[in-house]
Amino acid sequence: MAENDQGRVLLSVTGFNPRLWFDLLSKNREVTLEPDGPDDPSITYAVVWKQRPNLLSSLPNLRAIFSIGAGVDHIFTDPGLPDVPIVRVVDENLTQYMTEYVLWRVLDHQRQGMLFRAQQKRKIWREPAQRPAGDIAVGIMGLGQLGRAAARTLLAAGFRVNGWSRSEKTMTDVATFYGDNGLVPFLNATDILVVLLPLTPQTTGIVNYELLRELRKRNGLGGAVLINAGRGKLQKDADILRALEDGTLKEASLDVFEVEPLPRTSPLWSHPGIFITPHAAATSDPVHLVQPMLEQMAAFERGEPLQNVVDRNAGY
Ligand code: NDP
Ligand code: OXD
Repeated sequence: MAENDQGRVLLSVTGFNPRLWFDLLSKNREVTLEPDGPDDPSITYAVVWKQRPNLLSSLPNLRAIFSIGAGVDHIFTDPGLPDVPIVRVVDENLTQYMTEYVLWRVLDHQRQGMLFRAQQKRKIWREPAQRPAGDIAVGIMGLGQLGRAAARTLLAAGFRVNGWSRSEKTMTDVATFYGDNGLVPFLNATDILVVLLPLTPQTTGIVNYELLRELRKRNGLGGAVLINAGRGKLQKDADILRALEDGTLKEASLDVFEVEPLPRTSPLWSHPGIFITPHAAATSDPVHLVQPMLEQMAAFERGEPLQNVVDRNAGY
């Protein structure tokens, strides 16, 4: 590669058509979907979503990996992941989508959308007891970029908000808890649990029956509610079903699942207490995300540090 040659961007995705990403990246950089062999010297950056395992392992001039999503667990599953910085998405557009999803689902559970849809189906005209937002505590697991934005919007809508994170955090008007010791007190004070954690070895399977049992059940909603838009492997699908069956949970909104796409045979599909979206809470829109990636590449080449770099030890 010539000294002031920018090199090429390798775009490696599975599960969706990367055409728009390719076209938008190509406006500024040479882009390829395949390297010219395992040690292609022309590749300087990789932009990835669930890249093919070992694809990046021996590219000699790879300078950084850009995740197409905010989560990076899809990158860490690669056994041949090279030791270069990984940049994740932190973006207003993505945050806005997630904030909308959380507000939508919380309001729907608080205003008893499931009950009213069931009543409509049977042409039943009956007003149940209602509770204002201020009577409901929403607990957000993961007080990061997305969790904090959701917390601010829920506060503005009148809900009480609790937050749980790995390290100690303070946030105006939010009751914050952290670490293993803070988890049960956080759950005991929560009526609607919103999961916005990254998937790491520490968080895998955390949303299980034992955890759900700690949620407050005697509340204005008539039961505890789970909303998971983090990652599917944070939860145990079977434990959610068990919790719904025995009343530990009243309802759930699930955007993510242990196996995606959710198999057609999964009993989650037809459970009356579950609202399902297909990992669509906050979509990564290339129209908003490509330009910041290109700007970061240019800034990095001018000697500036990369932003939103993943902490490899923490795994997020
Ligand atoms: P951040 O990295 O900004 O925040 C992560 C939060 O989780 C932080 O508060 C962190 O604690 C906390 N956390 C991490 N590990 C633990 C742990 N072991 N115990 C307690 N808290 C922990 O991530 P984002 O807010 O940007 O994104 C969160 C996740 O949302 C992504 O990783 C992704 O999986 C998911 N996502 C889902 C989408 C969808 O469409 N369904 C779209 C986009 C993202 P601390 O503050 O102490 O570091
Ligand atoms: C993400 C996602 O991590 O869309 O951004 O899941």
